[in-house]
Amino acid sequence: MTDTTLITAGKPAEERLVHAELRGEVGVLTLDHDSRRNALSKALLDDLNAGLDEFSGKARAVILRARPDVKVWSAGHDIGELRSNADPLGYEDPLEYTLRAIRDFSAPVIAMVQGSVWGGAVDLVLSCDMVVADETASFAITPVNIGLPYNTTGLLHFMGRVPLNVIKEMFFTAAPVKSNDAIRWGIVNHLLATTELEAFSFNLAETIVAKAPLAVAVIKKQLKILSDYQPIAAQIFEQMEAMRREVYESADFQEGIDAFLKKRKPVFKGH
Ligand code: YXS
Repeated sequence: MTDTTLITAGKPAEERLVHAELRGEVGVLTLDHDSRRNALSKALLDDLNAGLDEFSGKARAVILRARPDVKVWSAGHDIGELRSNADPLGYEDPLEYTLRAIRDFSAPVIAMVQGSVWGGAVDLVLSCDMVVADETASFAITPVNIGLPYNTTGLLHFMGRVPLNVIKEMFFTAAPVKSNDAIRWGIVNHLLATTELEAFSFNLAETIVAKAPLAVAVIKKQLKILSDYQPIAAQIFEQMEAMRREVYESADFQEGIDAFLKKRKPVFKGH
């Protein structure tokens, strides 16, 4: 029987929005804020990052999951925390920090997905090294629902994983991609029946744990360096940032946030 250690460094378990436990050398991060549909608030992300930090040097594979049988894996960025007067997905944004932390973590991170995934949580899933899902999983990237211009690194995350025509359909429609399309389009590595998902995910993690950790870590880092290597002229980058600024400073973006928070349909006027 694998020994399990619940990590509660600095915070009692009942206050944590993400639980961290070590099952042998498999770290398990469980999103647990269903009342807010696991929205990626700074508070939730702080708990996720604290758990990941605790796994450093101890976990040879990590599983990122929600509680069993949730309808919503994560509702994405906490819209109430989106700033409309500055880049809402800037380098220092808590979600961007977490995406980097997962991509930089020495061991592979497996996203185990049940339920719907929204907005920035799709970027979170794609920032994991592998995705295992069941038939209840769906993936919707939703900036056009609130008038937000996605950031360049985020678009590159998608371009590294999904064909361009599929990315355009996902971003332009914000429609949830159902599990059978998610496997077909390469968003998901393995699609399982709900009853098999957990055992398969832990078996995948244990397989990785049994391999040489230094080789696994360096290959993960090499692949990150190679896939992140997207030469782009400074002037082009500045041009894109100027284009994005026009959008996130627009009245439409403020309207998108207000409409969500007031639970009404947004009325976008194109400025
Ligand atoms: O009414 P209360 O106070 O109980 O709160 C409700 C929701 O307002 C809240 N909640 C959220 N709060 C902040 N940010 C969110 N993303 C968020 N999602 C939900 O949680 C409470 C329960 O939600 P409710 O009643 O709607 O649950 P439901 O089961 O009826 O519906 C679940 C969802 C996920 C279908 C629904 O909550 C929803 O559509 N949420 C928004 C999903 C979304 O658009 N996410 C994208 C966020 S923006 C983002 O991630 C990126 C920046 S981007 O825009 O680029 O994609």
